[in-house]
Amino acid sequence: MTDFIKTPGWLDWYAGPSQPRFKLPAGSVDAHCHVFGPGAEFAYAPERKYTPCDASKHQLYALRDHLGFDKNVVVQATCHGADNKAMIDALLHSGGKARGVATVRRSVTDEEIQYMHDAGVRGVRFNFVKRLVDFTPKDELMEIAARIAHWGWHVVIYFEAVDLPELWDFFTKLPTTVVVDHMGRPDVSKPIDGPEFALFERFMTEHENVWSKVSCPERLSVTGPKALNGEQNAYQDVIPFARRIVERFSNRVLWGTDWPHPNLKDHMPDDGLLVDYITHIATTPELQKMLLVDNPTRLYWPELAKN
Ligand code: 0GY
Repeated sequence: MTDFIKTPGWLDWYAGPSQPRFKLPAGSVDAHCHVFGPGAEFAYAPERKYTPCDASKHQLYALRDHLGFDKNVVVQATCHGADNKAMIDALLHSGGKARGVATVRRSVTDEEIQYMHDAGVRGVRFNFVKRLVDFTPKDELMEIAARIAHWGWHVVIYFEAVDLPELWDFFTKLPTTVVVDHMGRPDVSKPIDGPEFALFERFMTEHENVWSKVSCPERLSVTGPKALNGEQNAYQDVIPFARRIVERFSNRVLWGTDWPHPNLKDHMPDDGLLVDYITHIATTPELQKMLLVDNPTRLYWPELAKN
C-alpha cells in the first residue's frame, strides 16, 4: 500500500455542502466531476503534477444524491494520468448512472477501448493546461481522435484562453464532437466583448460540433464567492460570460460541479451554492432543462434522449 501526501496548500473538498435552494430538474446530470483514488486502492500516477486528497466514488454519489442530480459524467483527472482504473471502477459501481471521459495514449488497444466503452466511457480528454500535463504531440492526439471516433466518442479539450489562437487549427480539424472545459478558461477581468472572448464565441459559432461546459466559476472568478450585495452575487464577474454562452449556444452547453475541485488554494466552494449559481447563468426553466438534462443526456445517454 502506498501513502500519498497531499500537495501542500491545496484545500480539502467541502464536507457538508448546503442544501441548494434551486431544485434541479428531474434527470439532471453533473457533467464534470472526478474521483481521486482512494490512493491506497488506485495509486496516483508517477507523472502527476499534484497529489490530491482522496475523493471516492461513494463520496461522489452521496454528493449527487444530496444536491439532487440524477447522473454523473466522471472525467479522468490528470493525477491519475492514463490509468483510468479509478474512473472506470466508479462507472461500474454507478448502476448505469455514470458515464466517463478517459485519458488514453497512442498505445491503447482496440480491446481496451471496447472495454472502456462497455463500462460507460464516451470520450477522451486532451489537456493543454501546462501546469497540469506534459506536452503530447498533436499527431498522437489526432490519431487517438480518429480511432475513438469509430466508437462514437467525443473529445474534451482543456486549455487556457490565451492558447486558443495557437490551438485553433488542431481543434477545428478534430473529427468528433468537441467539448470545451470551462468555456476555455476566459480571463474574466478582460471585457466580455474584447478580442479574447470574441474568439471563443467565433470558435463555437463557426463550428457546430463544438460544445462548452459553463462550469467552474470558482476557478475563473476574480471577485470570488463573497456575496457583496447579498447571495445573488457569488462569482458575479463570471456570470455574464457563462450566461452569454448558455443563451447563444443553448443546445450545446453542459454544467458540472467539478467536485472535488482539484488544485484550489484560495477557497473551496460549497457545492450547494454552486448549484444555486446555475440560476444566474441559465435564467429560465427551458434553458435550465437544456443545460442540465437534455444536452448531457443527448451526448452521454443518447439511448434515453427522446429526440
Ligand atoms: C478541472 C480542472 C483542473 C484539474 C484537472 O485533471 C485535472 O487535474 O482537471 C484544474 O486544475 O484547473 O477541470 O478539474
